[in-house]
Amino acid sequence: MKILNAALAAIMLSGVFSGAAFAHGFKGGDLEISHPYIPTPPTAVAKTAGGYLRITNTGTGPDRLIGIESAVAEKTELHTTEMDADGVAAMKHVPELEIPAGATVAFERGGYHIMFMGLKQALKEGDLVPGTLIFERAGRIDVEFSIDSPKEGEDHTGH
Ligand SMILES: [Cu+2]
Repeated sequence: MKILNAALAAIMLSGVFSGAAFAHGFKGGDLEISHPYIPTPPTAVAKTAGGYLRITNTGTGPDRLIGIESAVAEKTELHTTEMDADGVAAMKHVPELEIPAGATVAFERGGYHIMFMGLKQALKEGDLVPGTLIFERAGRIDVEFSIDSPKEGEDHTGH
């Protein structure tokens, strides 16, 4: 019985560490940033990657995301994905994004994302990489993006 329990525990632990992303969050002023993550790029030499997260404004006034920085990329921008008239998805640079009072804005596949361009290092599953979100009112909020499974965020059951 003891052996069985140990085996079960090992299986459960391996599930926790290899698969599911762990929930993590960051706070600054009235804003809460939940589970910033980057799905692992398909190759180690990828030059771009997309980052996702959720921003909740617990305050009584709106705030605005006005910039993103990260040491892992030459350039980091807020993008959105839009369908053109032919139904082709195209990415567009968004200079700033309002986070209304009491609202949660989700960055998800097919929508808002943080675009890391000119990656300076390979992003390996399980790593944490630093980034800074810059808001008009809340100021600079340092976060860590977890490098998750390449499939993270494909369904909507993630965090
Ligand atoms: Cu993009």
